Order: sequence, then C-alpha cells, then structure tokens
Amino acid sequence: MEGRYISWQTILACFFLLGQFLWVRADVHYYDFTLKEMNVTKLCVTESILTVNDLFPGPVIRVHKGDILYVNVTNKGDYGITIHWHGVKQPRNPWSDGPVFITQCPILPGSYFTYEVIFSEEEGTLWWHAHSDWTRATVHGAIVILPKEGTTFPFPKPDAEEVIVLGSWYKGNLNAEVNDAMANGSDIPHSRGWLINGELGDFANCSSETTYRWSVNYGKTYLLRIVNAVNDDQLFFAIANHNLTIVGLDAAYIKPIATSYVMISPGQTMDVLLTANRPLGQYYMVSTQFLTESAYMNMDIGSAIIEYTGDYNFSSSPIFPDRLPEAKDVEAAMRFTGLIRSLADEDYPISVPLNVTMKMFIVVSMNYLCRNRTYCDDPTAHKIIASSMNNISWANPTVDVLEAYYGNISGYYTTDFPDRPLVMYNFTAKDKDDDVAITDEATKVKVLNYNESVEIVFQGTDVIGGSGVHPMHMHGYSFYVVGMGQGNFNNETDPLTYNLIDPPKANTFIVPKSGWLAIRFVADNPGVWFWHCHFDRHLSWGMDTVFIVKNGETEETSIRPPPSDMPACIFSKHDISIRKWDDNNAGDDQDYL
Ligand SMILES: *[C@@H]1O[C@H](CO)[C@@H](O)[C@H](O)[C@H]1NC(C)=O
Ligand SMILES: *[C@@H]1O[C@H](CO)[C@@H](O)[C@H](O)[C@H]1NC(C)=O
Ligand SMILES: *[C@@H]1O[C@H](CO)[C@@H](O)[C@H](O)[C@H]1NC(C)=O
Ligand SMILES: *[C@@H]1O[C@H](CO)[C@@H](O)[C@H](O)[C@H]1NC(C)=O
Ligand SMILES: *[C@@H]1O[C@H](CO)[C@@H](O)[C@H](O)[C@H]1NC(C)=O
Ligand SMILES: *[C@@H]1O[C@H](CO)[C@@H](O)[C@H](O)[C@H]1NC(C)=O
Ligand SMILES: *[C@@H]1O[C@H](CO)[C@@H](O)[C@H](O)[C@H]1NC(C)=O
Ligand SMILES: *[C@@H]1O[C@H](CO)[C@@H](O)[C@H](O)[C@H]1NC(C)=O
Ligand SMILES: *[C@@H]1O[C@H](CO)[C@@H](O)[C@H](O)[C@H]1NC(C)=O
Ligand SMILES: *[C@@H]1O[C@H](CO)[C@@H](O)[C@H](O)[C@H]1NC(C)=O
Ligand SMILES: *[C@@H]1O[C@H](CO)[C@@H](O)[C@H](O)[C@H]1NC(C)=O
Ligand SMILES: *[C@@H]1O[C@H](CO)[C@@H](O)[C@H](O)[C@H]1NC(C)=O
Ligand SMILES: [Cu+2]
Repeated sequence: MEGRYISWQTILACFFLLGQFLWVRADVHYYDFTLKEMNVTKLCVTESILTVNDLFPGPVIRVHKGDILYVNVTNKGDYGITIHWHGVKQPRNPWSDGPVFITQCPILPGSYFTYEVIFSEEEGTLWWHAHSDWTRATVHGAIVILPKEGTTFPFPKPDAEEVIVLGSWYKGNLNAEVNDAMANGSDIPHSRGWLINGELGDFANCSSETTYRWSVNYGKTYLLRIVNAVNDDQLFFAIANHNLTIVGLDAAYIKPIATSYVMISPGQTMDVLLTANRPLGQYYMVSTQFLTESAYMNMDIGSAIIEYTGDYNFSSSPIFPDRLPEAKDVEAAMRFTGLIRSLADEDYPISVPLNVTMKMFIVVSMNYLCRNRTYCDDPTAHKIIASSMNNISWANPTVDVLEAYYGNISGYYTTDFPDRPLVMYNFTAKDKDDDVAITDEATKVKVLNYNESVEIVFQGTDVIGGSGVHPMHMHGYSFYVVGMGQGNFNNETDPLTYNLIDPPKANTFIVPKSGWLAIRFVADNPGVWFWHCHFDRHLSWGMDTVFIVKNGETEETSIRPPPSDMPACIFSKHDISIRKWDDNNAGDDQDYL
C-alpha cells in the first residue's frame, strides 16, 4: 500500500496572513504513478485490471497540511485516463483537478502528465482516483494529510494508523460494458462484491485465502482512515464487538460520534478511532450495501479480519458484527448521517455564509432521453435511461471546458445553466405526467462571480420510479451542509430548520431519497469546477454540470496560468452536444485511443 516515495525537499513559503508576513514551512513531495494492466484473480476468475504501480488499491500518498505534491502520471495502459485529487481544494489551480473533458483531455497511452496538487485547508483523509470512464473502479488510493508539523490532532494522539479502502469488484471489461449499456439504453452493470483493501474476504467464492488481515495490540487506539472508493453504492461498515468513534469527515474534523456502524457515501472519507479493548481474538470488519432504489440488491458481504496479537488460542471463526443495519434500513442510515456536526470550536472555527447572494434550486432526477421525439411514447424502442439536473442531462464537450474558457474558444459550452427548474411539479409524487420524465442533453455551465455566497438546495424526485439518494460531490470546494429533509423543499418553513452553528463541511453529501439537501459555500476559488452525483451510473447518465468561478480583481484571486504540457485535445468530433447513444459519445473509451 506504500507509495513510491521518490524524494522530498522543504521550501520556505511566504504567506501574507492577518497583515503580517509569516514564514511557513511546506514540504514538497514527488511521486511517480505508472498506470498499467495487471492480472488479478477474484471470484475464481483471472482478469486484467488497470492499476497504479502494480498496486491495488493504489499507493497511499502522505503529506502534511499545506504541502505541495507533484505526481508524474505515466500511462502505459491501453486507453486514455485522467486522475482527480478528490476533496483537495487546489486554490486557483483547476489545471490539475482532473475530470476528463472538464479540466483536461485524457493522458493518452504512451504519454505522461505531471499533476501539481496544492494542499491548503484539508486535514485528515482524502483520496485520489481516475476521473475518466469508469476506470476509477481499479485506479484509486488514499491520501493521508497529517496535521502541520508542530500541531496535533484535536483528540488524543492515536498509537497507530490504518488505511481502509472500501471498493467494489466488477467482472469483465467494465468500461466496455458500460459503453454498450449506454448505447443501447439498458441498465449499467452492477458490482459483484465489496472489497476491503483490495480483497473480497471470507464470504466470497475463492477469496478466503487472500482475506485482508490486520493485527492490533490489546489496549492500543488506532486511527482508521476509511475511503469509500465504490463506484455506485452507499455502504454500511462495522467492526464486530467494537464501537467506532468518528472524528473526521472529508478531511475536516467533526464532533466525535460514538457508534456501532457507519453509513458512508461513495466519495466520502472518514477518520475513525478504534480502541482494541475486547477479549483477544479475531473480529470481522464488514462492508455491505445501503440500498435506496427499488432496483438491484447486492447481498454480498465484503470482509477483512482484525487479529489481536498475543499468546492465546482462538478456535472458532472470527466474530461477525451483530449490529449491522439491513440493506434497506433508511432510518439507520439517516440517523447516523444526522449526527454529523462540525467541530466548530476556537481552534477549528467555521465560517458558514450567512448573507447568501446566489440561490440555486436544483432538481436532481432520473429521466429518459428520446431518440426520436415523435416516437418517444413507444415504451421500448425510442428512449434510453438518463439523469439530469434542472432538466439538463450533461454532455461532455470534446475540448475541455477549462481550455475553452481560458482560451476564449466558443462553441463547446453555453453559460445558461438554469438557477431553478423551468417547470415546478410535485417532485416526490409517484404518478406524473409522462412529459416530466423526458430530458434533453446539453453542455450548460453556471458562472459565479468571485466571492459570491452560494446556497444550493438539491431536490430529489421520484420520476420514472427512480427515487434514491444522490451523493452530490463538488470539485474545488467543500461546502457546509446546512439542511436536509424529506419530501418537497418548502422555501418558507425549511430554511428555519437550517443549522448555521456547526453544520458539517464536506465535499460529498447525500440528497435523501425523495428529499432535499441544502448546502452553502463561498465561491473564493476561481476556476472551472465539476459537480456531480458520485454514483458513476448517474454521472454517466448526465447528473453533472460545471461552475465557472470568475477571477477576482488581483492576481492572487485569479486562476493560475496553465502548465505548458497539458494533454492535447485531439478529438475530431465537435458537436457541442454528444449524444449518449451515438458512437460519437465522448465518454467512450475508443475515443481516447
Ligand atoms: C494476463 O493473463 C493473460 C492470460 O494468461 C496473459 O495473456 C497476459 O499477458 C497477462 N497480462 C499481464 C499484464 O500479466
Ligand atoms: C515523467 O515520467 C516520464 C517517464 O514516464 C519521464 O520521461 C518524464 O521526464 C517525467 N517528467 C518529470 C517532470 O519528471
Ligand atoms: C445492451 O448492452 C448490455 C451490456 O453489454 C448487454 O448485456 C445487453 O444485452 C444489451 N442489450 C441489448 C438490448 O442489446
Ligand atoms: C459461489 O459459487 C457458487 C457456485 O457457482 C454459487 O452458487 C454461489 O452463489 C457463489 N457464492 C457467492 C457468494 O458468490
Ligand atoms: C457500543 O455502543 C452501544 C450504544 O452506544 C452500547 O450499547 C454498547 O455497549 C457499546 N459496545 C461496546 C463494545 O462498547
Ligand atoms: C493453546 O493450545 C495449545 C494446544 O492445545 C496449548 O499447548 C497452549 O498452552 C494453549 N495456549 C494458551 C495461551 O492457552
Ligand atoms: C448582503 O449582501 C448584499 C449584496 O452584496 C449587501 O447589499 C447587503 O448589505 C449584505 N447584508 C448583510 C447583512 O451583510
Ligand atoms: C422518427 O422516426 C420516424 C419513424 O421511424 C421517422 O419517419 C422520422 O423521420 C424520425 N424523426 C427524426 C427526427 O429522426
Ligand atoms: C480571453 O478574453 C479575455 C477578455 O476579453 C482576455 O483578457 C484574455 O486575454 C483572452 N485570453 C486569450 C487566451 O485569448
Ligand atoms: C406530492 O406527492 C406526495 C407523494 O405522492 C404526496 O404525499 C403529496 O401530498 C403531494 N403534494 C402535493 C402538494 O400535491
Ligand atoms: C424537460 O425538457 C424536455 C425537453 O425539452 C421537455 O420535454 C420536458 O417537458 C422538460 N421537463 C420539465 C420538467 O421541465
Ligand atoms: C417559494 O416557492 C414558491 C412556490 O414554489 C414560489 O412561488 C416562490 O417564488 C418561492 N420563493 C422564493 C423566494 O424562492
Ligand atoms: Cu445520483
């Protein structure tokens, strides 16, 4: 799990802070990532997967708060890729953010690109992952951000740390299957099992020999750094007979939560304290699906084993958690989620925007796209599954939005993403007019002025019976989660329930099933920033869009100039709108070759 740590050096960085010049130490780290195919055997079948440095999950990156990281990514795989540094704000530096066709074009096979990752406010755990096609299923790893040297955690220093990456396993060639499914309008493949640090564990076929095992010493306290790197599902996670204390979410500290299980969204990371104080023995840690959709249920159990060290005899099989919620236990999931509060004390203050200058109301929905409007009511032949925000189903341009914006190249996107839906309806009602279900593709972005105070209310729907949760993720920003509720958002009564005192600060948070989520942030990071549902199937179907945050008035509040070696956009298709079912779908891996 260790990264190839090539070299490091220390620079003295000069910051202008509170009217004084302060000399602050920031370490600079260099990593090399080489992407190539590797054979692994799971569920009794050997498959080739794309990995970084022959590791699955990929290397762990370790930095201190405020450090700078350079990662030279060399692509020795078969198709183009990009890498995203999930949850890293990257002040003024969208060039290294990574989402394909949003901030860059793919790194083609045989070429390389060096990302510059700038850490600022983040402290705790984040992760990195591929952000092109569904490649992140196997191309991902944790980022550990320690407190700055000379400072410490807001809790007693743990005796040791352990990274736990939760993943999902797919059979066959996932990108190819997703492309086929998108083209023919059918459902996208579902995971065949849950991974803990790259292993399915004892409850999957042909897997118990390689189950991930972790030794603990009695009496010690460990900091677990948990990453949900699953492509498409929420998870419950628990450890048999051990309570967990959650102290961080998405690299921001929270008020400690003592609990016997967690619910974690894909994209989220949690810092969790575990004290090894139970009788010497072996205990399972497990991950299972938390499902809110009516569709496919995956009953698999991902597992790893915690083994106490010492001289004891343990004859039975490891102990299994007895407090794990059922797959459809919405109440258990929301109860846990509702407990999360920012630390919000003197040492870790928060600054929730109170004077909102930009209000957006965004309906996030499942929909249909019509191949041929006239025949759209034909139940099978002419429509495919899609998803949308404010009735726009995102289509990737073939020149990335950042390059088009920075270079004033017109024709790749428009700036008319709507602040509110054009049609209001009973979003959570079961039976609706057929026309409500139909959406259209476009590449529409929202432009924000520098330093604007933004509030977004996300409203879920039950259109086409597709109600479920949506873990919304924002690039370039963490946001405060000020409110959450069931049913249709009421713009008079619901704002009265907002938590403006200690709301959690996150980069990914769920919109409840047939409910709403209210978030706030200050647009103080100029650039081009993607925001989207972190379920890859909803992302591929179009539940995504972009903020262009304009420059402020000074250089320090403006986007940085681009690196000289951005991967070129060589794609010949120039339709602004790339139809999902056509063979000119920019999300198609053939296009990256
Ligand atoms: C994976 O296994 C296949 C079949 O045995 C083999 O042809 C291929 O070279 C292997 N790939 C790698 C990267 O080892
Ligand atoms: C990145 O790696 C490639 C080899 O894959 C090498 O040729 C190139 O010089 C490296 N770039 C930097 C900036 O180190
Ligand atoms: C659509 O593609 C999926 C994935 O390849 C395949 O399983 C399914 O059979 C295809 N359906 C049709 C109607 O072609
Ligand atoms: C294991 O394989 C058997 C035989 O193919 C199958 O019936 C069973 O469902 C599999 N179990 C799991 C957990 O995948
Ligand atoms: C875990 O917490 C629950 C409820 O908070 C409590 O009932 C239980 O005794 C605790 N278990 C352990 C092992 O501390
Ligand atoms: C474990 O079992 C072995 C064999 O039964 C015995 O010799 C040994 O003393 C036991 N150890 C402990 C710590 O109970
Ligand atoms: C809120 O912002 C508006 C627009 O910038 C400004 O006119 C107003 O004075 C502000 N109100 C408060 C209470 O700060
Ligand atoms: C829609 O389908 C009908 C019947 O196949 C065809 O006549 C018509 O030209 C199509 N319309 C468009 C815009 O493709
Ligand atoms: C884009 O347009 C802006 C404003 O007109 C100008 O300042 C900037 O230099 C232009 N950038 C490029 C790359 O042409
Ligand atoms: C909206 O639909 C929900 C679910 O069917 C229903 O309970 C509610 O009464 C409806 N609201 C209005 C204003 O019609
Ligand atoms: C969404 O857009 C489609 C296509 O323009 C239109 O048919 C449909 O009525 C719109 N739905 C809503 C709810 O605005
Ligand atoms: C509140 O919602 C009502 C009903 O949807 C709408 O007419 C009104 O414009 C909204 N008010 C604000 C301030 O958004
Ligand atoms: Cu979603």
